[in-house]
Amino acid sequence: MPIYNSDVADIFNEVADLLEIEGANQYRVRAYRNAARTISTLSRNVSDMVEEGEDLTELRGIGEDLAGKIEEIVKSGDLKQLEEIEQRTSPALAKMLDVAGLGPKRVQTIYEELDVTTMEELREAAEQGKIRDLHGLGEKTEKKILEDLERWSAEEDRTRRDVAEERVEPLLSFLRSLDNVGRVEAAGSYRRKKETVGDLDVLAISDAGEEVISRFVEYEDVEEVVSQGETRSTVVFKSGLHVDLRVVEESSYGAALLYFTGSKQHNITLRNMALDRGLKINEYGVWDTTGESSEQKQLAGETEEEIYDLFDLPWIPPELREDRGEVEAAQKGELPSLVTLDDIRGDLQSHTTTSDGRASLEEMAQAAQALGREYLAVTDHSAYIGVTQGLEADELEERIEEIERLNEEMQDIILLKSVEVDVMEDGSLDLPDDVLEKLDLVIFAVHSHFDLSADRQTERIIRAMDNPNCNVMAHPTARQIGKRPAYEVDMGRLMDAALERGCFLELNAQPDRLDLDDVYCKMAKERGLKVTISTDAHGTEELKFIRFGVYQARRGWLSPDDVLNTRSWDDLEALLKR
Ligand code: DGT
Ligand code: CA
Ligand code: CA
Ligand code: ZN
Repeated sequence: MPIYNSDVADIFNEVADLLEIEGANQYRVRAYRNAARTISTLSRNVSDMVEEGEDLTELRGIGEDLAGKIEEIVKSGDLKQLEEIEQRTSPALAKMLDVAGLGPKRVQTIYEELDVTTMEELREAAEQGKIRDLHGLGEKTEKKILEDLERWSAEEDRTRRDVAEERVEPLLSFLRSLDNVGRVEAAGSYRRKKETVGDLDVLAISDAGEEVISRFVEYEDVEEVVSQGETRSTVVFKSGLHVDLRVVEESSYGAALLYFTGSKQHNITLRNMALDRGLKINEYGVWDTTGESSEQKQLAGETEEEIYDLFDLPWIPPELREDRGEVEAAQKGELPSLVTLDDIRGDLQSHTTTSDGRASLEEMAQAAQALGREYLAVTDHSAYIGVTQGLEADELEERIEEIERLNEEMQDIILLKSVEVDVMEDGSLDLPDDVLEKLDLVIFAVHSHFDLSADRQTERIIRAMDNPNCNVMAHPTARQIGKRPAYEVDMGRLMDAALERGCFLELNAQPDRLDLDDVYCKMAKERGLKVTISTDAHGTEELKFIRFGVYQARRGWLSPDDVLNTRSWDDLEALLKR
């Protein structure tokens, strides 16, 4: 079994979580979390580095001790230390931290007072009203736990896109390398670039189905073979991801790709169009049903284009196939021309070691330039959120000078003077206006008081927008995929308020945020509100996360013009003026 970077990171994060619940020293806990982040964002496979005998202590935040642990994980697939902690406590305790309203202190209380060690026991305790009586918890938290467990059971089995990618892309390469195999593609929600995937649907062209399937079930990542037929097989990967492989003939490839890309609702719309025309569409092609069934003629099937063409439609990008009006738009010739990675000219959120980032200003600038960015906003946090040593006003002044100096030195990239300023509970900002005025770009964000009522949350944010220095609202709902739901807010009102004031919203490209989501992106576009796609990179490698943002933007129908940072800095600067 190969060990992926995310496996190593998962183990370190779990160690950190459990140590934190046990009340271990904060520095020790943070060391594991930093190491997890370093590993999960490496551009290389850490297993290969171990195999090639490279010095892991050269990686940021990895000392002798952690290097040894990485080696242990790569070689054995496990970490003895984690097993020991799990024996002392329970592996489920770490998972409980992902339940809304539960931090290490509270999990510790629930564990110690009620002897709760599994999610099921947690649910029971909450249902029986036992949580509300615990010190520091109360009825509100109990209710939140129950609601969140509800949401969880619906999401539990989905895999985040970035995690799926790490497994899927090597599988596709493997299948493409086999004899007698033509095109290979991942269909389903993966091809539609959804933020999470339920299972993976892979298609391959071959005349030698059985042979291909027999190689597939032997693939190194396969833990369990659920079914194995002549043209079809389902397996479970070590990570728990289910993978379906279907082997099809070339003459049906387009039909199969269309069918298995979905979405189901998009397919149903096409099927109804076929019925109206006396045709039949399935995963093998489009058929004329007027003659005897034995003589039905395949009218199209080899490519998606020829099938859409049969319905007088242009090819519809997979990201749009969610039955949100794409077929009508295609009929009218009004499909948006979707933004691509190449359209992105700058990045409008990033962090450095001055707050909670892992690279210096220069390192970030160089990395952004290497990716072809024309400008990079360095948006270290203001002081309020406390988790990191954020910037006070005087430090921001120094930062401004530093950036001006660097901009003189550097030729090919412009660093923007910026900050991610905290919105306080009452909607005021965490930094004074006289310093905000000196910046090129102010992004503002909510990092606290997530549980206000929708009205109060909306008013709080609009009040922040009232400040004429504010430009872009970062991660507008604060959701974290699979971890924290969006706070309650009236997004329509926020968007209208932003439009009136000349503010913008961010699509945060971190794969666990993707906030705004696709539906909100489309809603913004329909109102004429432009968004930024920003990586919120906390290290140089994360500057590449921009692609996840672009995927989500495409799912939200956004064209280059709808995205602010497809513009040159001169054009963007003019648009930011309020
Ligand atoms: P997922 O796996 O939950 O992230 O979502 P999908 O979209 O990948 O769905 P999945 O894996 O159940 O099925 C793959 C595609 O197969 C789906 O997008 C459309 C097609 N499909 C599945 N079931 C049906 C069905 O009952 N009717 C039609 N028309 N298409 C279906
Ligand atoms: Ca699927
Ligand atoms: Ca499937
Ligand atoms: Zn933030």
